[in-house]
Formats: sequence, structure tokens, C-alpha cells
Amino acid sequence: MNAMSALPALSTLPPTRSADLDLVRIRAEFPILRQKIHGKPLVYLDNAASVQKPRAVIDAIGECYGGYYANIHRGVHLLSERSTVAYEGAREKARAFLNAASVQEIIFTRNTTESINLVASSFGGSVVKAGDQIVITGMEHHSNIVPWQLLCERTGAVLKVAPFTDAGELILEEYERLLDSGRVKLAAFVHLSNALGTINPVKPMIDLAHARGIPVLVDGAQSVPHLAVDVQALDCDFYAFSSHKIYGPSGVGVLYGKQALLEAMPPYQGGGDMIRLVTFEKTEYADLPNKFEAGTPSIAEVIGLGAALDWLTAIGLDAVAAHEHELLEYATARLQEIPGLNIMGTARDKAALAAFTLQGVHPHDIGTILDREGVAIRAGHHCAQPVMQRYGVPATARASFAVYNTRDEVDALVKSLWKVKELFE
Ligand code: C6P
Repeated sequence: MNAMSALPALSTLPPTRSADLDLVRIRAEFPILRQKIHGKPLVYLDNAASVQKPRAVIDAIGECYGGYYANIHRGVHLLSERSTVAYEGAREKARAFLNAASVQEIIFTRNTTESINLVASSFGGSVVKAGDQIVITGMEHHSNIVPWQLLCERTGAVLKVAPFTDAGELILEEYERLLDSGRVKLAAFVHLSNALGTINPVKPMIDLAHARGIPVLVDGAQSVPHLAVDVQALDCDFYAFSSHKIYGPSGVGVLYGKQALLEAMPPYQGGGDMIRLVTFEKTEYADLPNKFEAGTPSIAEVIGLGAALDWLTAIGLDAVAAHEHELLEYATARLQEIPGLNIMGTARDKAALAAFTLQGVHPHDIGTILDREGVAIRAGHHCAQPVMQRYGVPATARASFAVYNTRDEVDALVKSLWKVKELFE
């Protein structure tokens, strides 16, 4: 019996059912989803890498460039004023989205990576000394490893890594033990792992650090599109995310930081817009948030992020989370029907992504064959090589879900994987 003849019947469950979402309407808002790839309907399951953009975001960017674009904060003319109002309006939307106390706590950067580098360079550079320690976890993206390694190289500090279980769950006692050294200057960890899907217990992790006077940075690159985040309730000191993973354009990131910390930190980069007064002898820096936004920012893209946050808020993150959880459960059950398929990351608290290996098939081959079926997934180490090393694999295939994905698409993924099996048997 070959693999195809073993193909189980496709789902008898309603294909686009979701508790609270009108998926037909939501999907219609994404022009890119209408196309065919290699003659097959596009099934886009690479959302953890970057998610597609709804019409509202595409239009907001077009309206800016087509209607009122000019540089911000500088001009006395009307277009500059209008662009400035829209740009600062997006800052208020980001503040409200994270429930930050003030817009002064919202810094626009290029992406999560730059947000973390800003903290490593500015906070780390001024606070961390030789012999100090930074605590991260074993499931970090390279963006939350390498900036700290660079800081350690510059200062003589030491990076400490809290381990996780085979299921992909952080070992909280080990994390706590690392915090107890008396030398930890910052704990920096991922909210939602891009390689495993694990949702970390960030609130207890923050509280454990704060009980020892240690500030915390949370890498929220993957969490913000899937979970409601309230930085005041979490009480984190820094929170970083990228616009392109939350239905907004690329080229924009957000760094939330508590005002007192940001005020005490030196600028990250020097240039225009971050100053109050410049002489050749001395420069006085601008107030927050401008102190950390040197040079002309990604104006239209920041405005596009504002539109994305409005769009997602209107749908409601609770409804998004419920729908995606349903998809995850369905996808997990269907994937487990495939012999030789091993899901990596089975944490009890897990978001809608499935990373897996298939016995005898390299993940890149899986990705390439799936592409011919119109199914876009990511194959590789997902910029989380230590996670691959932890499991002794070079790479995984990863299907990651967004609000617009359907059970039909899970079925298409599973059907294509049976084809992969057939080709390799
Ligand atoms: N992960 C993925 O396919 P940037 O590139 O700066 O927007 O985001 C970096 C980043 C930081 N932390 C986490 C947890 C991430 O998942 C990412 C980006 C993508 O998984 C691209 S490697």
C-alpha cells in the first residue's frame, strides 16, 4: 500500500467554521490571498515569518504617499503637519494596543531586532559591567541572543541560558536559580517561541526577576498578533515587536520601555530629530520618545502599522486567539495521522504554529514540494539554531497560522504532506 492510498478522508468538519469570525469576509480583505501559485490556490502558512496585509493597511500607506506625505516634525507647511499628526497618531495607537501609560514610552524602530539592539546597546552599555550576567532562555530567536553576546564581548559580562524540557516548556526553577546569582542585570526572554510555538509564563517570569530587582525585556515578535498584551499588567520593563508580523508593513518595529528607564538611558543613535540643541561643544538631547528616533523614520509605514493595529483591534484578539487555537488543535490532530511526522514543541500553552520533521525527508524538500502544491511554509532553523541543537536536528518544516487561515487550508497542508511521503517512499 503506498502512502497516497493510505490517505485518510479529508475533514468532515465545516471548513471555514470559527466561533466568532467571518472568515470569508476576513479573507476577502487580503488581495494577495486570491492568487494561484503554480496553478493551485495559495495556502499561506508562513505567517510567523511575515504575515500578509489587509486592504486597510495597503490603503493607509497609499493614502499617505498619494495624499499628504512629507517629512515629519520639521516642516511648517500643511503636508508636514498632516504627516506628523498621522505619525504621532500611530504612536498613540501603539500605546493603546500595549496599554502603555504614555506615548513617551513608545519608540519606533525598524523591527524587533533593532528594538532589542537598542536596549542592549543603550541600557546594556550603561548598566552592564564585567562579571555581570544577562539571563535568557534556550528557546530564543537569534535576535534575542546575539545582541547580548555582543554586549558581553564589549563589557566582559556573561550570558546565562535557562533550559527547557523536551516538550518545549521553560524549566521555571532553573530560570529562578539563574536569577539568584546576585549578578544578573537583565532578564530577556521570548513571549512566544517562533521555533516551538511555546507561550512562556511571562508574568511569573517577570515577577521572579523583579523580586530580585532585575529588569526584564520581553521579545514579543510572535506574541502580539495572537495574544492580547498589557505591558502595565505584565509590568515588564521593555517589550519589543515588529509591525510586519502584526499585519502591518515591514520596516517598522516598536520598543516599549518604562519611562523612568528610557529617560535614564543614553541615546542609541545620533542624528536629526533626537536633539534639542547642538553645538560643536555639546549636544542636548530631545525628550522621549524622540531621543531614540534619530533621522527620518519610516513615516508611511508607521502610519500603516497604526492602520494594522486598528484592523486587528476591531476583529478582537480574543476572537483571533480562539480561532487560531481551534486551527492548531485541528492541525495537530491531522498532522499526527502522518506516520513518521514528529511535531517539535508540544507545550501545554502553545500558539498556532506547528514545527515538524518528517522521517527520511529534509525539511527543505518538504518546503519545495509543498510550494508546488501552492502551500507556503518555512523550512530551516528559523533563526533559532540553539533550539535545533537542543533537539539534534538541522532544521524543521514550520506551518504557522494567522487569523485568515481555515481548516480547508490545514487539509491542503496535510494532503500535500502525504504527497511528499509518497514521493520519498
Ligand atoms: N522570526 C521567523 O520566521 P524581525 O526580523 O526583527 O522582525 O524579528 C526578529 C524576531 C525576533 N524574535 C522572534 C521570536 C522572532 O520570531 C523573530 C522573527 C521570523 O520566525 C523571521 S526569522
